[in-house]
Amino acid sequence: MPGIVIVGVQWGDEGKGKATDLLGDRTDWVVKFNGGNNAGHTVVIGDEKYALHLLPSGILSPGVNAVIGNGVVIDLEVLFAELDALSARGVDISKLKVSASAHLITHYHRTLDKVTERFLGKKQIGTTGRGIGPAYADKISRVGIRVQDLFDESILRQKVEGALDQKNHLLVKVFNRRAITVDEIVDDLLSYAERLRPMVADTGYLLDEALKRGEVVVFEGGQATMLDVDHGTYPYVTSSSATAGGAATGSGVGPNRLDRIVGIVKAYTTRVGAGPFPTELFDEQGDWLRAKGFEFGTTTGRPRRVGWYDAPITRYATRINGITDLVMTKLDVLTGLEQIPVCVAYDVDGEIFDEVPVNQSDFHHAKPVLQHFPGWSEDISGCRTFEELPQTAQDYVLALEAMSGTRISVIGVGPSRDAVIVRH
Ligand code: 2SA
Ligand code: GDP
Ligand code: MG
Repeated sequence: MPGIVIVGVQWGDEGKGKATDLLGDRTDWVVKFNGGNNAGHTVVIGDEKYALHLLPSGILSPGVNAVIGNGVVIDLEVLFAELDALSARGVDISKLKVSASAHLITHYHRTLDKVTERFLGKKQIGTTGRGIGPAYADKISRVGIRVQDLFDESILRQKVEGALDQKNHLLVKVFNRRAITVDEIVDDLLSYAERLRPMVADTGYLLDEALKRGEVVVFEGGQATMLDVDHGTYPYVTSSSATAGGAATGSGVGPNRLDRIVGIVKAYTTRVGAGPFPTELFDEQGDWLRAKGFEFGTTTGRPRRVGWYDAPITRYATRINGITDLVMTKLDVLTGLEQIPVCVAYDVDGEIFDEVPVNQSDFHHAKPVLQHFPGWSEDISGCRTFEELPQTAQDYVLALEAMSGTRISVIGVGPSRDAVIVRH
C-alpha cells in the first residue's frame, strides 16, 4: 500500500505531524499538498521539539524525500528561514523538492489578509494572518504567481503588474493603505530565485514514478476536514482542500494512487479561530482541558477553543475522506476526569440530527446531545498495549470506534514519538 494520506478529522491540531513522523521509518516520500505556513505541526523526538509550518513533517526523518506539492501556497521568506533553522539543528534538508506549479504568497497577500480581517470586525474568520486566503483567491482568479514564474523576469513582471492592478485600488481606496509597487514585489521574489532553482521540479511526475517503483509516499494534510473550503464550516474555513481528495489535486497524482486514508482525531475537540463548535466548553473544565492538553496555536500562540469529542464529526470526516484507519491522539489528556461527555447527536431548535447538518445555520444552532462515559485516574502515558489501559479507557475508545464506524488503529498517550499504542 504505497500511497498513504494523512488528514485531520476535526478543526486541526489533532497531531498530524506526530502521525507523519511515526510513519517515517517506512516512508520514502512525504508530500505537503495543501495550505502553507498557516500550519503548525509539532514533533517531539527525544528531548528535541520541532515546530514545522511550511515544510512537511517528514523532512525530520533521515533519508525521506520531502515535497512541497502544487496545491501549497509558499511564502519564500518563511521557506528559507525554516530550512535554515532546521539545517542549523542538523536536519538534512537536501532532499526537498518544490513543485514548479505551486503558488507564491507575496507581501500584498499578507497585507490583504490582515486588513481584510480588521475590516470584518466582529465577523472575523480569525485567520493566521499569513496571506493564505488572498493567495488562494488569486490562484482561483487566475492572477496568481507561480514558482516557475520566478525564472522568467519579463513574465514575472507582467504577472505581478496584473495582480497588483486591482489590489492597489482596493488597498488605497478601501483600506486607506499605501500602494505597493511592481518593483518591490519583483525584486523581493527574484532575490530567492537562484536559491530555489535546484529544488524546483515536476513533483507530480517524480511522485508517480516513485509510486510505480512501489515506494511509500505519505501525503500530509494541513488543517482538517472541518476547515476544508468545500466540506468545512464555510465561511469559517481555510482556503484550501484539506480533505483526502486534495491529496490528489494538490500533488498531481491520480486518486487511484491513494491506498490508505488515515484520519487523525483528538480524544476531545479543539478549534482556533471563529466559527461554530457545538461541544465547546466555556467553563473551568474547558480551562483545565486547555492547560492539560497545552492547547495553544503552534504558529500564532493563540489559545485554542476546547470541547468534548464530537462523534458525528468523525462519522462525517470518515465519509468525506474515505478514512480507512483512525489515529486517536491525546487520550492521556483526559486522565483524571470522573466522567467524559461525548456528543452523539445534535439538538437543533428541538429537532434531533444524528449527522452533521448540511445547512450551516443549523450547525450554528446545534447543541450537543451528550452521553457520559466513566473516566479513569491511572497514568496511561506508559501504556504500550491496548490491554494495559484501564478498562474504562478501553471502553471509551471502543465506544468511539463503534460510533465512527472505522477502526482506531493507533492511540496516542503522550507527545513523544514512542508514546503510542499500535492496535492494527
Ligand atoms: P487561514 O490563515 O486563512 O488558513 O485561517 C482560516 C481558518 O483556518 C484556521 N487554521 C488553523 N486551525 C488550526 N491550526 C492551524 N495551524 C496552527 C496550529 C494555528 C495557530 O497548528 O496551531 O498557530 O494559530 C490552522 N491554520 C489555519 C484558522 O484558525 C482560521 O479559523
Ligand atoms: P497538527 O497540526 O495536527 O500536526 O498538530 P499540532 O502539532 O498543532 O498539535 C498537536 C499537539 O499535541 C502537539 O503539541 C503534539 O506534540 C501533541 N501530541 C500529539 N499526540 C499527542 C498525544 O497522544 N498526547 C499528548 N499529550 N500530546 C500529543
Ligand atoms: Mg497544528
